[in-house]
Amino acid sequence: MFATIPLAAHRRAKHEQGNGHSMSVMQDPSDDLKVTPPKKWATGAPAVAHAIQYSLSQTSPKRTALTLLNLNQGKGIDCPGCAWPDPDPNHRPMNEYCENGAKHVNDEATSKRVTREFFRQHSVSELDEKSDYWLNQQGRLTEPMIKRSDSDFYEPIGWDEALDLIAGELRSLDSPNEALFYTSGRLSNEAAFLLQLFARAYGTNNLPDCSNMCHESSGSAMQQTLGVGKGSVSLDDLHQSDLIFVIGQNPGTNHPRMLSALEIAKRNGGEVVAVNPLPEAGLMRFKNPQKVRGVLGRGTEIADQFLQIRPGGDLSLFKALNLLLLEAEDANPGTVLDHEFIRTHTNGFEEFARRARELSWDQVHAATGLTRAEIEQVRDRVLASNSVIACWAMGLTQQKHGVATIREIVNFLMLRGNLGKPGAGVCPVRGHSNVQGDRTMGIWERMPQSFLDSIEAEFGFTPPSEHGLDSVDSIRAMLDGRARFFLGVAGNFVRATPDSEVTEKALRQCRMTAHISTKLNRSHTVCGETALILPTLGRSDRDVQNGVEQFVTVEDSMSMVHASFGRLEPASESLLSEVSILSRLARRVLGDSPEIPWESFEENYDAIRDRISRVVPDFEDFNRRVADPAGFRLPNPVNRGEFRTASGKAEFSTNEFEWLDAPEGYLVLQSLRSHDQWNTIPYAMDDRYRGIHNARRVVLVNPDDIAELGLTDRAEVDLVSVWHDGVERRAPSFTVVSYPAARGSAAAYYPETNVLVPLDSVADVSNTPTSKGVIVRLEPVAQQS
Ligand SMILES: Nc1nc2c(c(=O)[nH]1)N[C@H]1C(S)=C(S)[C@@H](COP(=O)(O)OP(=O)(O)OC[C@H]3O[C@@H](n4cnc5c(=O)[nH]c(N)nc54)[C@H](O)[C@@H]3O)O[C@H]1N2
Ligand SMILES: Nc1nc2c(c(=O)[nH]1)N[C@H]1C(S)=C(S)[C@@H](COP(=O)(O)OP(=O)(O)OC[C@H]3O[C@@H](n4cnc5c(=O)[nH]c(N)nc54)[C@H](O)[C@@H]3O)O[C@H]1N2
Ligand code: SF4
Ligand SMILES: [Mo]
Repeated sequence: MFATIPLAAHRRAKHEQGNGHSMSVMQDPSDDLKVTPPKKWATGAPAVAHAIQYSLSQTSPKRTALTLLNLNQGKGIDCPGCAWPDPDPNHRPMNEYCENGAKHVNDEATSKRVTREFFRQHSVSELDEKSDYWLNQQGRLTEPMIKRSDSDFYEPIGWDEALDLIAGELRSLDSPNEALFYTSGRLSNEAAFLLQLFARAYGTNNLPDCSNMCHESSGSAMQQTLGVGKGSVSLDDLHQSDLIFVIGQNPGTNHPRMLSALEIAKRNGGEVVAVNPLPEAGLMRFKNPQKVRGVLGRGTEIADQFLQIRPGGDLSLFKALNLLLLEAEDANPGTVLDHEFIRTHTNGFEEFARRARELSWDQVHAATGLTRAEIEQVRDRVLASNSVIACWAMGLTQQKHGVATIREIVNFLMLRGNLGKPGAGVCPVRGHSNVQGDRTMGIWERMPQSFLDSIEAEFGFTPPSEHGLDSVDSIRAMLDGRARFFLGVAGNFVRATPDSEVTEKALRQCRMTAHISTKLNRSHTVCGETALILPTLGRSDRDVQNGVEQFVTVEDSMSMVHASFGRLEPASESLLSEVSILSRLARRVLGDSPEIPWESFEENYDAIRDRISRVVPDFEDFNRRVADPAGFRLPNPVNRGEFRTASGKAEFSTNEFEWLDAPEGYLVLQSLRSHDQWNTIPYAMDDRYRGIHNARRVVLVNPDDIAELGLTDRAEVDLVSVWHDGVERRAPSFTVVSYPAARGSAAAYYPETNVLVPLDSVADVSNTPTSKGVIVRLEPVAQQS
């Protein structure tokens, strides 16, 4: 019997059961796979229905209604989804959320519970065999648990004992630098401020965070050129911009309400240019679910021009555009460049302009796959626009030359003075809802000395000044024994990071791993000798301290800071807030002192905000200002014509021509998000807009490449990546799906493909894993008959 099972099916069955999560799947990947044509539009009526359907599968109609009615309202729950800003509360419709925000908050509001009984039934090894989807579907964590070094089971432990154990471990390390404090951008400003304060008072800057794998390249490039790592535009700027570039970003899925902003911009006469290897649904057409016309009509065309670029080709595209602008200026001197801006505000133009002319169009064509005519058409749009905004996300940041690409985009904007004026500027679109705020609060392994000095002045200790470890370097430190303790606050480190097999080994070598989490995930099953799960309140949960309801604050992608109020009954009486857990842990490790009264921070979060107002620039009078439901906007010096670079001016940069050249027979693979996942967690096996149903182990490839590689649509392949170290990294059993992707590229989902990204394959300068630029071959799986 067994021998007659086709090999591919047999291999899939093995992965289904787990067999190493770097390859785990929930459902058979291709027996159920259904492919429909990719959608040409995003959002609209089906999106709302999908959100409510998912919510009702997780929780009661009452909790669904409670979360949805309070989402993104003044005194309501800030959507724990992405970092896209809310419109002004005075002009905000009642249902100001998107399908994915609704799914996301209801995934947290789920009525399902992970209890001590659950952990008695399932050993850690058994849980380790389950898929990411399955782990998340078990529901909310309810009480602290410990896996002791001699056991394969998590068992209950009291809060005091758990925190004492962690404190004991921290005190026993030879150096504070043996400890790692990871966080993801879900953390509130208040908890983030306490986490960094705790780590620094303990003695380390080891604060790796998800940003290291996300927008680090944006921060690096903008720091170097503009002197500040944040975006400069507001929602109003987008609404009134003449021309908006959306580069390396899939807003229909990942920032759905951005489409409303683009729709307004278009109604005001603006144009959109989308740059992407994939014709993403939201970039093509948008149906606004909040309007009858949007639900029933044809929707709005979003992209006026779509540049189907080869992966990694963006640097060449912007170098080419910059050359065309310089040539247009040569042809009509004084009419193209903003000489006044360049003279007053920038440095290095002459050298930049000289080197820019070295470009060859053959190179540009090879790198981008675009024709000169297409790029000239973009140039004409630019010349016709008085204000231009560049928006971008992971398609740029997770490439080897991501930092150079973003610097080149800054060059592009500066040539025509598109910085610091209405409707113009840089717009890195952030991912996690408070990832930008966490950085503002000091979650960074290399905070500037001025911030550390403010900490010293406020709290009376000298923080270490030596830089700490980022995410990739943390993995290296665990591997070679330099780090032995790992605390994860929110997030899912082991699935967010590259080179899964290597990272898993690194974590298993730790003496202790501990996670402050809302839901079960892989980081709880790939653990150190001793492991702890510290369950916490989510953003939708009511947080009461001493009988007084607390709120927290967040900062969105456009530097708006505002409050978020939990509204739901917590999942269990044993949950503590992140602030409580961190305050209690810090007290145990460091003791209470008059300088850092940890206990008072837990009692009333206003006390934390008072400290923030004295340490963090632009947070003066924080408690009073955040009482306004609209919140307040942090100023960006770029908008005042102020550049905090060494020269005091914005820097033109010269970026060497670089692109991703896959050898014959190989493709450039990008690992991306499906419509039905939230980062490391799939909510369902579908990717509705791309027409993929019931499967995640698929690889999307252009039909001409499929033919050229001698494969067929629906062929079963292993993805194998090649790297200088000669190690063969393999993600087995993927189904090839013919898709209108750029020639030479392939796309498959993260985190299933993280196993293919070598730890050392990182972006220059930012050290961000190159999750969008992995050279792979597709190895047919022999069919046994
Ligand atoms: N529903 C949902 N929303 C989310 C998330 C989620 O997981 N689910 N995650 C949040 C987080 S943390 C983040 S960082 C953001 C991520 O938001 P995105 O950056 O939109 O996320 P990805 O799915 O990684 O998509 C990357 C996009 O870049 C394109 N791309 C890939 N390589 C290249 C390239 O070389 N050049 C160009 N021009 N384009 C390229 C891909 O085709 C894809 O459209 O979303 C946030 N919002
Ligand atoms: N190959 C590849 N790898 C990537 C990427 C990619 O595109 N491709 N993208 C990268 C990017 S952009 C990012 S941001 C990272 C994301 O990496 P992470 O931020 O580390 O991962 P998440 O999936 O967002 O974390 C999910 C977990 O967070 C916990 N959680 C949720 N809400 C809360 C809360 O309110 N409090 C606490 N304490 N815990 C909570 C839950 O336990 C949940 O299981 O992944 C990166 N990795
Ligand atoms: S766009 Fe982002 S923040 Fe807004 S509702 Fe959707 S997921 Fe939430
Ligand atoms: Mo992200």
